Amino acid sequence: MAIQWFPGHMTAARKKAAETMEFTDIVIEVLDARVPEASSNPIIKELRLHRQRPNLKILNKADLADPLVTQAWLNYYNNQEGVKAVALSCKKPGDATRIPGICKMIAPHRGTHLKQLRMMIMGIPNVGKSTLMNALLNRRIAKVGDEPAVTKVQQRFELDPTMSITDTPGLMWPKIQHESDGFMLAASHAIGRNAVIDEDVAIFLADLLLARYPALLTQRYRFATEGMDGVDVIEAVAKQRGFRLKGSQLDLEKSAMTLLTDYRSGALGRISLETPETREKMLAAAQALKLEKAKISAEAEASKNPKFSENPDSNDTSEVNTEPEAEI
Ligand SMILES: Nc1nc2c(ncn2[C@@H]2O[C@H](COP(=O)(O)OP(=O)(O)OP(=O)(O)O)[C@@H](O)[C@H]2O)c(=O)[nH]1
Ligand SMILES: [Mg+2]
Repeated sequence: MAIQWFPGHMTAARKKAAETMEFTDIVIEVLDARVPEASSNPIIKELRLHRQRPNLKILNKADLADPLVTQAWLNYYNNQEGVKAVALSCKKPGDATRIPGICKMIAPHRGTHLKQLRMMIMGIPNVGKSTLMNALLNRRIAKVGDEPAVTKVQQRFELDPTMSITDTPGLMWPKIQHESDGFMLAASHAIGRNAVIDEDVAIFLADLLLARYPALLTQRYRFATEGMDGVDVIEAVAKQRGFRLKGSQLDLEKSAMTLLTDYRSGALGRISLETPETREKMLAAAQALKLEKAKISAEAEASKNPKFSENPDSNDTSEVNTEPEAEI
């Protein structure tokens, strides 16, 4: 089942972000380096473009992501016009110190006593926005925690008299268009637990790890993965760890949580769930499916209405919007 999560406080957060955008010079968009595109929120893009504010993308939690894949994503973003992207681990002391300098380069007309450089940190839940804010201020001001939606209201502070920074609550969007994005976000702990079934998310993650990082599974859990699917992996973890319920049945819920926790904490190794190539393939497949569906419904319509089928354009699907843009 597709994952959707847009709790009530986010409607207010979206409104407040739109208001603050007017008084913002640069949007620091924090993405999860393990899932950069899946963690790109179309609402943030829309709010930013509405006011034409420049954007610095931070691929945070880079310490948990596959370094080669992170480099591929940096190349991908930095080749785009008007986009600047950097990889970061906000948890590492000092890693964030270069951010104000980069922001000043992006908005060189700001950053004086008269014209303060006003930065707003935005992103989906649990990507490290408040951790970044604390790192920039070099103080533990914002509450951080390893669960989505810790920050509920905006907070603004001055770095010095020439620069200010605003932390915002994590923002999702009402409809996640691609099912795999929902699962990647849930696996990476950006979605509230009430909106997901952990076992389903763990099976999705296990299937992805089998395809991309089977050696890491073997290294962590000491079993060969040949011929396995995601469900087999969850069972094998339960067996290997001795997770059993009363009556000696395997405790699959516990092994699902173990796999998720091991991925989230980095205990499994440095893993990226998507690459620019896998993203491109996923979007192409989604587009082909959309076209196919449009063709089938046009044919069904034509067979219901023979007069309509006489029209040579009746099967023409060129008007169908096949853009893979997420719906907001
Ligand atoms: N490994 C790793 N963990 C990080 C990094 N940055 C933040 N975290 C952890 O990620 C979790 C979430 O951090 P927060 O700063 O609370 O995230 P947030 O984006 O403010 O979350 P919300 O307020 O819920 O939207 C915390 O457990 C942080 O310690 C990082 O670069 N690497
Ligand atoms: Mg926060």
